[in-house]
Amino acid sequence: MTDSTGLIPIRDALARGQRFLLTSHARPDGDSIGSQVALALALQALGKTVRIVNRDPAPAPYLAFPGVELIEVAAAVDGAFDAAIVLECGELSRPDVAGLDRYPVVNIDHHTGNTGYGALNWYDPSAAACAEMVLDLVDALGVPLTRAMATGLYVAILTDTGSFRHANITARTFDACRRTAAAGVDAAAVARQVFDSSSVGKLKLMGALLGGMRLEAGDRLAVLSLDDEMLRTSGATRDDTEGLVNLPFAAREVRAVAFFKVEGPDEVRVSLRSKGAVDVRAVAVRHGGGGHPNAAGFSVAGTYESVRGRIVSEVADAIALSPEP
Ligand SMILES: [Mn+2]
Repeated sequence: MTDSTGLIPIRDALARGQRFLLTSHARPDGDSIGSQVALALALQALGKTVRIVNRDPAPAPYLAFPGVELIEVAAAVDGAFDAAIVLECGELSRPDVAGLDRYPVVNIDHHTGNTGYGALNWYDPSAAACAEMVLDLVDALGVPLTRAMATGLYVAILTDTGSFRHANITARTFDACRRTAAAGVDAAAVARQVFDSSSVGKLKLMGALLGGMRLEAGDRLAVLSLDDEMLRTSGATRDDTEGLVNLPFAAREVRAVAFFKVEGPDEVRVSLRSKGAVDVRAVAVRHGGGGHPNAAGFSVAGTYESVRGRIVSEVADAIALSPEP
């Protein structure tokens, strides 16, 4: 089911306006980067002035894709814009960019629990990636899909579906991918660039992470932990940790993964992933985070040792609550 009730007013506002600010969530992922770039290029094709401002830079593998160079990194925005278009954000605090509330906000998102913070809101949790919505918007604006726009959309869908593994994939997802291929996207080259373009340091980090992996809940929950010392020893960077949360899913028994990244003496970032009906979003929401049923995250105050037990038991409960596949 596609919910497009919010689309038409947004199309009209974008067709009318001339100067737009685009943003998305801090610590951007493939969907936030790809969706922003695709929409920015489409608006430019209509002769609009566009700036993309994000709190954090794009992860290194994405810098190779067209349009990503348009992204500016800043903690605040000012200047004259007809609207601030916020993509991929359940709440207006997610971009962590000051000044957005000075503009009419256009909210385009697919996260369950979106708070409807915009002057215009289009919220469609049936979309596997925000990029599926952006494609509908590009079509509604009457902009021909270029290869550069399509590359952004494909990067977004490829990554936001966990390489076509998550439970949110529909026929619409493949329709969108078909459109991107028809526009000239080389799917194999994109996948190599996103997943297989990192360093030997990342490979060594994978070994260290899996070497320290603990299995809980009868091997159904894999627990990974990372600190700066492991990065240093393996010669990896923080960027290299992207996607490693999915490694334990190679085993059939593993139904959920909890990945603890020590961010400082009193802060731990927790990434949760799951297969099928195991809802890890509910755990993340309880800790002030968010995401999707199969992919969610949050930050928690404390040391790894102090927070680990409680979170592991909550994820184990989420596994116990869902039927065995
Ligand atoms: Mn997304």
